[in-house]
Amino acid sequence: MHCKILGIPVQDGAGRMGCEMGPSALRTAGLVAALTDLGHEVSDLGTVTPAPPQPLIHDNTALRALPEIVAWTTAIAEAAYMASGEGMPIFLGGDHSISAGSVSGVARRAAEMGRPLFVLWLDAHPDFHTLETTASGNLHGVSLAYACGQKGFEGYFPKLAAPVDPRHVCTFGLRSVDPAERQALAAAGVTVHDMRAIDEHGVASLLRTFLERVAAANGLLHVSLDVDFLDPSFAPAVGTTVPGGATFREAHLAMEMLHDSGLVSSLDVVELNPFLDERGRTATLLVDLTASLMGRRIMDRPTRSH
Ligand code: 4U7
Ligand code: MN
Ligand code: MN
Ligand code: MN
Repeated sequence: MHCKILGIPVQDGAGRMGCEMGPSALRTAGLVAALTDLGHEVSDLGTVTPAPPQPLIHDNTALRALPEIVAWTTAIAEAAYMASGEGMPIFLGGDHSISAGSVSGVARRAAEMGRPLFVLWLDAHPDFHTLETTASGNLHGVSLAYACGQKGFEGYFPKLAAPVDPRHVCTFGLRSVDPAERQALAAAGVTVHDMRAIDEHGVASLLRTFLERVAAANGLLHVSLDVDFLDPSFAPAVGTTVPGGATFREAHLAMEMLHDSGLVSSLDVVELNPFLDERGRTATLLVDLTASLMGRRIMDRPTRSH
């Protein structure tokens, strides 16, 4: 596989500074070597740079850094479109607002290829606010709603070439959902597997069912991994810690199953805040999870075929 790494040092979408150091920390933790050791060809395409921000006025006075995030989204969507279609783009955040661009860019490519795009959103939060409903105003909380073509982004964020069908989205690991998001997720038909569902049914059964849907539709699959999907006890480098997250093995199992499915076509690794890390342990963990997604395994085993 040809891995194409893009650094996207955005931090204005989060409530606190530090995510701009995410790409550097992931590179320092040995991402390129981990992928090369698995036999992949790796191209580090460097750092995405934003367009100049244009002034924007919105009724929601809580919104923070709207012109900056819109400018980033334009540049990221173009870079994601260019990097997709062949090989495996890996988008290194940066806060989760980068996925407004990465998902919309790969969705445009998938539509051109005549393939449906599915999205697996591994996160404590659904990031399904609109510009009207966000109370914090932090735009890392709106990226999935935007990419799914929810209302209220018109005239602010770039027009979507191909909105993702919300029924092709699976949010996984949720444990902090705001009332407006709860309602919007249900109305849009997003699949929600919250931590309660993972406790009851386990990662394997829930994920297998989703992957079977992707395979049956001949879909492409974008995976968006927010650090706060993981329990903060072993992944502390994130601004939005929520207790009760995925365990070390649950997270690795998800990555291992994603690899074996052969369905993943692009990946975001987002919300790493190296300023909050402990001797690089979260960055190292994210490199290990990425390696598992890209084929690192404990023991060889027969690959499932769809
Ligand atoms: B992340 C939140 F209120 N929903 O809107 C908000 F809980 O990318 C959190 O998933 C958003 O980390 C978290 O600010 C965004 C809050
Ligand atoms: Mn998120
Ligand atoms: Mn989150
Ligand atoms: Mn469908």
